[in-house]
Order: sequence, then C-alpha cells, then structure tokens
Amino acid sequence: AKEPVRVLVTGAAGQIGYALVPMIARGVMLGADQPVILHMLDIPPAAEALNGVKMELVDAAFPLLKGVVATTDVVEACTGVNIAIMVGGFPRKEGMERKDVMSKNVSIYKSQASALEQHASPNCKVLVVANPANTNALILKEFAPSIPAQNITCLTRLDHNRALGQISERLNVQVCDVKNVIIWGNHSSTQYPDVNHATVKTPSGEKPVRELVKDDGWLNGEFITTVQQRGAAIIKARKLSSALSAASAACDHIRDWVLGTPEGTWVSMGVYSDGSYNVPAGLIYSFPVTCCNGEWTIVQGLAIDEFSRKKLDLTGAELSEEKELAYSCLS
Ligand code: NAX
Repeated sequence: AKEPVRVLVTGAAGQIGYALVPMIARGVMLGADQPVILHMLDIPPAAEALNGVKMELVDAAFPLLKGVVATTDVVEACTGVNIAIMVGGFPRKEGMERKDVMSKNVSIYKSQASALEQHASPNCKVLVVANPANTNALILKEFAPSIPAQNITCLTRLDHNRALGQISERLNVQVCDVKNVIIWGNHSSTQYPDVNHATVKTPSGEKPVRELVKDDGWLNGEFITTVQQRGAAIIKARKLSSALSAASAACDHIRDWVLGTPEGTWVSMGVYSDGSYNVPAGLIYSFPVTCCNGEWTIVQGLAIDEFSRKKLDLTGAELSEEKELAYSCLS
C-alpha cells in the first residue's frame, strides 16, 4: 500500500475549502489508490466551522482518508505537508482600496511562506488559489527562498476549463474532445484566453477550433470576454463566487502536475516566468505547460500573432504593476 500524502488546504472553512476537501479525500486529486492525510488551516474566528468540516469528513468515512488535522496554528498546519493548496486570504470588501487588500494578503503570504519553508516536506508543491493569486504566489516564492521556484504555482486552470466549456457549448461537442486552449497571464479580467492552437477531436481527426467555429468575430470578442468575466457572472447568479468549479480545477491542476499531462495535451498553470514568449521574467504568469515526473515545462515555439501579442503584453503589464504594489506594501 502507498504511504499517505499530506495535503494542506488553507482557508478550509470557506466555501472552496468545503467543496475541495471531500474531492481530495475521495482521490479526485491524487488518484483512487493514493491515501491522504488532510491538514486544514483557518483563522480563529472560523475555528468552530473548521471543526464542523472535520466532523463531516469523519462522518463521510472516506476509505482513502487516513487522518485529519484541523488547526488555526500555521506551523502545525504546514508540518510535513507534501502538497499545499493555499485558498485562505483576505477578500476585497466594498469600498476597500486595492492597496489595502494587497497589503493584507502580502502579510498573510509572507508569514505562510516562512512556515512552509521551515516545516513542509522539502519537495512540497504549492498551489495558490486565493486572490490576487499570481501575486500571492510571487510573495510566497520571495519569502520561501529555499523552496524551488518550480514548486510554486497559482491556479488559472479554472479559466482554462471555462474556455474549454465555452468551446464545447458553442460547437456542441464533448468537452473532453476539446484541448490545448491557453490562458495567458493574470487570473484577472486581463487574462487572455487563446484558442489559436486549440483543437477538437472529430471522427475525421483533430481539427483546429478556428476552422470549426468559423466565426473569428466571436472567438476574438465575446468568447474572450465571457471567459474573462465568468467569475462575475457566477457571483451574479449565485450571490456567491465560484466554488465547486474552483475546487475541481485545483484538483485538475495538482493531478496533472503530479501524474503528468496526456501526450499531446497541455494545460494552463501560473508559473514563475523565465522570459519565455517575451513575458517579463520574475512574474508568476499563466503559460501553457506540459507535466512529466512531477515537473512542469512551458510549451515552447507557439506562434503568437499581433492580436495575441498585445494581449500577452497587457496582462503582463498588469502583473508587473501588481508586483510593484505588493513590494510597496512590504516597506
Ligand atoms: P471564503 O471567504 O468562503 O473562504 C476563505 C477562507 O479563508 C475563510 O474561511 C477565511 O476564514 C480563511 N482565511 C482568511 N485568512 C486566512 C489566513 N490568514 N489563513 C488561513 N485561512 C484564512 O472564500 P472562497 O470563496 O472559498 O474563496 C477563497 C479564495 O479563492 C478567494 O481569495 C477567492 O478570491 C479565490 N478564488 C480564486 C480562483 C482562482 O481561479 N484562482 C477562483 C475562485 C475564487 O474566487
């Protein structure tokens, strides 16, 4: 039998946490043969609710779940974890300045970075979900210098999956037959959902999405804004932000990272930029990646047309600005 993997979920008493922990305990994230021990962290005002989630996990009698740590102590939460899903953060409230929200999250991610660096398993893989996801991940990276930059990522898989979903609805094809969309840049409304290399599996082979949709106006307009604005549309409909889809995307992100992407398929992940595609180095930026043996690699050599170039630059500029704002919160 396999040794259990320790998975940390911060913000575990929140709504994404509530959707995510049962998925992890069922093997959706790491596979149906992989036992897990869940570490759940939240803040003291949420301690009682967190304990309620622990009670429900016990009550669900998940065969793969070998233990549950529910705590408000960040050191206890981080100790020995192999995977860390960072969902906890400070939400933007009405009337709050961007800088104030950034400052709260910078201080949370700075201290959690140190706790992970000192207490997590040495090869711990980190996924930041909490917004501003890319910049929180960058702060975590900066303040955990002994964790390899390769191990620190942020979630843009939800945006990637939303793009697959929109194409599948438009063409009336199975979502599993659509692949290789790309989310470039920030997990924000400046992200660029790119279908220029995306394909659909058809009875007569793989066909480019552009050839099948036959409507560049839609692909360059409404499709992009729908994906960019999907989070807001969910809030409008549900009066709550995306939770089950975010939890599912977090599982997809970790599963593909650990177990590998299928041959010929790439996915989108927010990763530390090395300057590929002339994206500024030193940002956490969403790229197309393939994964093998627990490591991601940015897909190289994709053609970027003029339309795309502008959009890659725009979302990169926003991330550079966020980085500056985050650093200004440190001093
Ligand atoms: P909730 O407010 O329901 O839950 C957040 C939880 O984090 C709360 O229980 C809170 O007590 C806890 N928390 C706050 N500070 C903490 C700290 N310092 N340490 C540990 N826990 C802490 O929000 P939810 O809807 O679950 O969303 C969580 C985060 O995900 C938000 O930042 C949200 O903006 C972000 N999202 C990111 C997405 C992505 O694709 N990257 C999509 C969904 C989501 O909007």
